[in-house]
Amino acid sequence: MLHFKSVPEDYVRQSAKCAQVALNCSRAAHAPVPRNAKLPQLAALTPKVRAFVERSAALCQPEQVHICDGSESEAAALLRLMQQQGTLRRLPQYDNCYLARTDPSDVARVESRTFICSERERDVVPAARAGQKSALGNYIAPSDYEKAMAERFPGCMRGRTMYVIPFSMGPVGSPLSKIGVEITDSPYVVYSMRVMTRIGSRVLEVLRNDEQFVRCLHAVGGSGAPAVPGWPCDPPRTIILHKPSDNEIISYGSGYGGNSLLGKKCFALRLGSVIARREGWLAEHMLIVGITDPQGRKRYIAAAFPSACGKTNLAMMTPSLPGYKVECVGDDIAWMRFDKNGVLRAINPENGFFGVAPGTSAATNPIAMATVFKNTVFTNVAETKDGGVWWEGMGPAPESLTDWKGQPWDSSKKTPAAHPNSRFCTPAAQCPMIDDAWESPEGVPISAILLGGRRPEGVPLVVEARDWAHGVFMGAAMRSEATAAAEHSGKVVMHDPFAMRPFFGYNFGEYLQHWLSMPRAGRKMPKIFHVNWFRKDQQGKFLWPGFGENSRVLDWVLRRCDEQPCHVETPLGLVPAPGALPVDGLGDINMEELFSIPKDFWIKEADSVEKYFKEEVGDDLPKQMWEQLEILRRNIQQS
Ligand code: GTP
Ligand code: SPV
Ligand code: MN
Repeated sequence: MLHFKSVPEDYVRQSAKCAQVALNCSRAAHAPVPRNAKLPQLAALTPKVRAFVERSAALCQPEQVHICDGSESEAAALLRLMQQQGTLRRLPQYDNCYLARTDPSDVARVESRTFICSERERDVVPAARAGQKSALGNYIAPSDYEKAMAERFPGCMRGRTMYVIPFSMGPVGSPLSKIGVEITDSPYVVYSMRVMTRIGSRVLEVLRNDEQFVRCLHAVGGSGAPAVPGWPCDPPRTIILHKPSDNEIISYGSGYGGNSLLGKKCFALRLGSVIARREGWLAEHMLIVGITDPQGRKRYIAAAFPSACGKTNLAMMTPSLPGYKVECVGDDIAWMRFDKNGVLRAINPENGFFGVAPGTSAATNPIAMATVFKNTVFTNVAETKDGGVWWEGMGPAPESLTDWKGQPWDSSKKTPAAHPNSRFCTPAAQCPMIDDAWESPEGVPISAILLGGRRPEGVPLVVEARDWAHGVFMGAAMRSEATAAAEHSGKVVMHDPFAMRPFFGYNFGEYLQHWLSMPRAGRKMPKIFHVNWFRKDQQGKFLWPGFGENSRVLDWVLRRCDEQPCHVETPLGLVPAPGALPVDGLGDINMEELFSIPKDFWIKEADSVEKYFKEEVGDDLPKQMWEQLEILRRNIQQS
């Protein structure tokens, strides 16, 4: 069993007093810290971590507190506990794999309930949206932030265990890494954080030298018996709050993914983007992949695609082009900075993959299939009668299945067997093509940056930006079909600049300015490309086979990085010269349609980008973006 220490009454009473005075630790650091010799685990913490833990315990009033050491025995005890509570079922088909079924109303990130707090609204929301709802930053005022917390957290962990998870984003001790401490009452979150980040005592050791860390407080909420056994949550009152100025993240009501694994989107992107701007680097929603060409030359690229638009697949791609080798550094987040030699270097701050299950198969992503059947927690996938998993796109449906809600399922049903946002949570180190340098403290050198989304119409397979500012414009103008990764419904094409729309921690206009400020004397700027694997023909069929065949596009991208003249100019930028994209052996590919630039479509596209810039950004839009839009307009008109 876990070695829990219960919290004595007098300690809760004492710390409750200071908790009312100061809920957050910047003030709390100066508040009196109750000493309690009966809690050796607490005594082992650094003063700031201890203050955070004590204040949170006083506020949430858990039955007991457990400081996570990250050990194997701790993990085993968590798994036992979750099976007892009904949160997890073991999957006997595989090695150390489990299935979680969530409450059906807690299945994805909730963007409408995710907020950034700052003194000034303008820090978060671009000028054009002052006082209104913005698509590019959900603002909450400090008073409302405090109120939201006060309405939800007091006593919210009664009868539950409060876990304290010290975690490192990035390799423990790397100069590019950052530390967080997540407090949660969800053992599922603890186990998932153990996979997705580096946790435990070794992280506390790092804090002894530098006490800086991001405070993450998470509670699943809800009272009484949960609607779904083992999955307490409070969907009507779910809220996810960020206060960059205090290095603080507060999340209530959801146990799912980006809502509850606070190192991921909340820290590595929302707070990360604020820290990155302050310190002169980039925190991005990007995969990182190493590609060795047939000549044996290895290059790394980073790619920003919105949620459920192909990052994990590209990061683990099995190239169809002979002689190529692809190795994975990360599948979701990149922290990048220029080194003293002017080379852009990237680390993956994560330690695991929280990947979309549907669509993953031996044909589309054999590497993921070779990764996920050990030491993995699957959430909301379907279960086979012999204790295996299944999801749409994996292959033919087995005869008898239990769907993600625990109901019998067969292919006559209209509803999917696996939830469209069902996922696997699996350690990165066990990926068979994990890159040798994936934990390198200095990061890997980036030669090219890809941007892209799901564009069924009008957008060519690949376009190279003419220069950095044009590339930044491509990022600013990105759009993509909505996916199941958040609460949006239908397949509407949404603006999603840099695939960061749900993840900006500060004003998008300033974010663009930050990107525009990257080129400096002595820096080797990566080339920027826009790709679209998702263009469809009149019948709604994908024009491009995608997946491993995307290596053909990477081949052209790398040749362009070598400045080979294998391109032609178009109104949108540079595309492969006729014959320059290797398509031999692909059968019937309609290259003309795949690369066509329909004038009417692009006039409308430029109009919607203009509307978006005006309505959502206004005066905060850097003037170079207006200039780029004018260039696009002129080019299209003249085409
Ligand atoms: P997040 O984890 O939400 O950030 O998603 P992601 O960007 O990592 O997306 P992922 O690679 O998991 O892909 C999501 C879905 O897109 C899966 O169902 C894939 O099968 C599908 N997909 C990925 N790459 C391609 C492609 O090249 N072509 C087509 N047609 N589908 C793709
Ligand atoms: C995404 O939505 O981009 C994800 C999944 O990677 S989550 O961790 O839920 O944010
Ligand atoms: Mn993602």
